[in-house]
Amino acid sequence: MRLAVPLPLPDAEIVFYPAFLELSECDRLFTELRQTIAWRHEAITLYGQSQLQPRLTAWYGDAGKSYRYSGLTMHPTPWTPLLLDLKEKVEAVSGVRFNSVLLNLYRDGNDSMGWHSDDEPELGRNPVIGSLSLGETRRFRLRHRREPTQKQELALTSGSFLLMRGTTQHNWQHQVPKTKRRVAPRVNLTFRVIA
Ligand SMILES: O=C(O)CCC(=O)C(=O)O
Ligand SMILES: [Mn+2]
Repeated sequence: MRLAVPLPLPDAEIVFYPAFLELSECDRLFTELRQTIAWRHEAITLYGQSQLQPRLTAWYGDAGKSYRYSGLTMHPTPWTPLLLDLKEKVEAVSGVRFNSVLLNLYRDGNDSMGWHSDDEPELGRNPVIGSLSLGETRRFRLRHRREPTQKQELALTSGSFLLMRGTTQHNWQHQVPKTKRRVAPRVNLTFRVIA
């Protein structure tokens, strides 16, 4: 049922599950997350400048599992039953226990995520990142940090799951670019293990 597609990229360990969740439950999950998550519009500091992130975010997880990036510290909101249910589902194929999740809400095509690796120290040496998508399909681009010809692009459709592990974050960056197309909102959940 759950097709697993390993991406044949050098210096990375990435598996894509295009139909991880039942399509029939995705609309309900998307609506519930959009309405019940405590979404925030946070500022980060980039190159010494404070700026609002081009998306809404939320941080849920076990008590004490805070997350720091770009001058922003997010303290966890306790798990909801729905988030715990999704966590169990992704753990079943990931083989790890996640203790936190960063949620992103891309309201329209102007919302995006710039090039980065998920390599903050609290994610440990080889971060495992489990990324679940709901709602609008958005492009997800990957590029090798040192080999300019090495790149890959995926369409993250509703109900898909992307698992990144091993040395992926050492060697690759990823982004969700803006789009001029008129697009509906998208919710993304990246499950993480904070040390
Ligand atoms: O929205 C996505 O698919 C990517 C999210 C992401 O890279 C992150 O939260 O670190
Ligand atoms: Mn990321």
